[in-house]
Amino acid sequence: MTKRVKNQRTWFPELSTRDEANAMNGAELLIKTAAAGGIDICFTNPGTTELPLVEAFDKIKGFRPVLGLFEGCCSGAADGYARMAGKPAMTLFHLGPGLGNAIANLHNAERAGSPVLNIIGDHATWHRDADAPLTMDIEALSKTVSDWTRTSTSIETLPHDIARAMAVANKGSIATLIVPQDVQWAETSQENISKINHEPVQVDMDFVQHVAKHLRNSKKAVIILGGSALRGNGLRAAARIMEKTHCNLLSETFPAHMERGVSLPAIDRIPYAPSFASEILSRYDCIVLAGAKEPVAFFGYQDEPSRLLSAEQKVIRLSSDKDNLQESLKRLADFLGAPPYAKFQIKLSGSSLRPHLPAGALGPKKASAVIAALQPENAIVVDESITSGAGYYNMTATVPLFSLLTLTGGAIGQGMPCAVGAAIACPDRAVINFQADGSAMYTVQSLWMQARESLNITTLICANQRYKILEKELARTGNRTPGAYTKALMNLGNPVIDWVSLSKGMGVPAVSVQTAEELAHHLGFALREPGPCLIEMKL
Ligand SMILES: Cc1ncc(C[n+]2csc(CCOP(=O)(O)OP(=O)(O)O)c2C)c(N)n1
Ligand SMILES: [Mg+2]
Repeated sequence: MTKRVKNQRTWFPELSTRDEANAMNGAELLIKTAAAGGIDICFTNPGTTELPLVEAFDKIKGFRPVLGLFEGCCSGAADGYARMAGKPAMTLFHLGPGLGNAIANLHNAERAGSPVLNIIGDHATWHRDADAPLTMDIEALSKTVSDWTRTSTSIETLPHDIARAMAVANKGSIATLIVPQDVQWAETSQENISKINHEPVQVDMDFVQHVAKHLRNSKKAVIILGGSALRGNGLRAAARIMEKTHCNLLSETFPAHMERGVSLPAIDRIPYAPSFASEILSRYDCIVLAGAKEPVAFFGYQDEPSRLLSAEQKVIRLSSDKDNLQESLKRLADFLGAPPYAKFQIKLSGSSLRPHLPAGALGPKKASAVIAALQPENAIVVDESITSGAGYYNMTATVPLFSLLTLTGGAIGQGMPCAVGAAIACPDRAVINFQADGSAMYTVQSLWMQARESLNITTLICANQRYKILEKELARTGNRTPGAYTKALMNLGNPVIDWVSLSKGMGVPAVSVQTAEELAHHLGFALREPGPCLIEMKL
């Protein structure tokens, strides 16, 4: 048989002298390296250029590929998974168009500090010059959301590139590795699998002492908590610091994963509205950022400042590393000589107390109260309720312990797929997705994933049939009467979205409710039964 070679590509390899036990291709090497580094799940929507990787899933044990019917569902699921599992998931997308579809939720993941390993298939290196229809500048796209981007152009560099990508992802960042199809096909051997070591960065005691000095010397200080500082250990350490120094505690406005409930200190979130936020922040002369960014206005409004802090306020950062945030807070508490948490726990939080179940026609407040009244201990609440859940947070300070996941990057369409990832990461916990209707329509295919993977998710749709937040934002800008187009562009009621049919059509049982009693009845049932369910709340 003749061998046809073009640009070093072997179409028909010569009779193999390969060591069968040891041989594999680039795709298998990639999946094996990821598995060896602790990744065991991949959210994917593959195409032709990813088929060697798809086949590799069948050869490598212990790796679970999950199909999403839109890439934004996969990236949102990877974010939800990372927030709950505390480790990266892999995603696998089809060239630039696939990555493009994933970007909004990769942006949310990046803002959440979620680690994600993106693998993007590309045309074979020798096919790029042909400018075939799917050809795009994938690196340029990737750089908008990734902390690290590389194209692996040969099988020789692939092992190192994967190892590097994993090291970046393990540090809580987004790493994107683009792998052309010929590199996936190329032969290599098991010996090339790299070991990935993840060494946490040690706490910098200079930082800690510097912060302690400012906390002691300030008139009134606040610690703004974000990232892992909002998890139990971080909150407990922060409460000790508060007890010792009389500083206050605030949470960033949109936490990626906050643990909340009866046994933890209840802290306020910085309000979304900039006027309220700056009024609250103006009370402090010293602001310590513990895993949070400096607070700024969500949008620029005419005649209002972008920054919520003034130049006179001292701003200091506790740690530059996401990894050791909780430990940094603990060391700070110890250094200050703060009492142990157990001593004043009772004072900080009483016994479990929930709102009473309301009655009558449903509105946003009653819907929030029913959820807070019924959510089980250890629930994961994915909150993309936008305007409808405005009252929910304040109702949950003393409910049984739960995890709250919010929209970190403002790119809507995050809630449903985030719930998918969270449910896969924590199969023993009930997931409640408190979900605005307009936002839900961006990634509604997530319901199909929920049914296919039998996930324990109850989706509560806030069916107000409009983009209510845009109406509110418009009202802020003055008393102008909205014109016909303006009204139409915020109205989802024509035609009305039939949530029950949509959900059933993707395999998720669904019901529609109009009263608080009906909601309580169906939510109670949904939480007792395994598997997904959707409740449309007519608000
Ligand atoms: C990806 C993306 N597209 C568009 C927007 C602009 N936007 C912000 S909120 C919103 C509407 C939200 O409506 P809904 O989810 O129904 O919540 P409601 O305001 O009704 O509570 C839109 C279109 C956005 N933030 N992100
Ligand atoms: Mg709406």
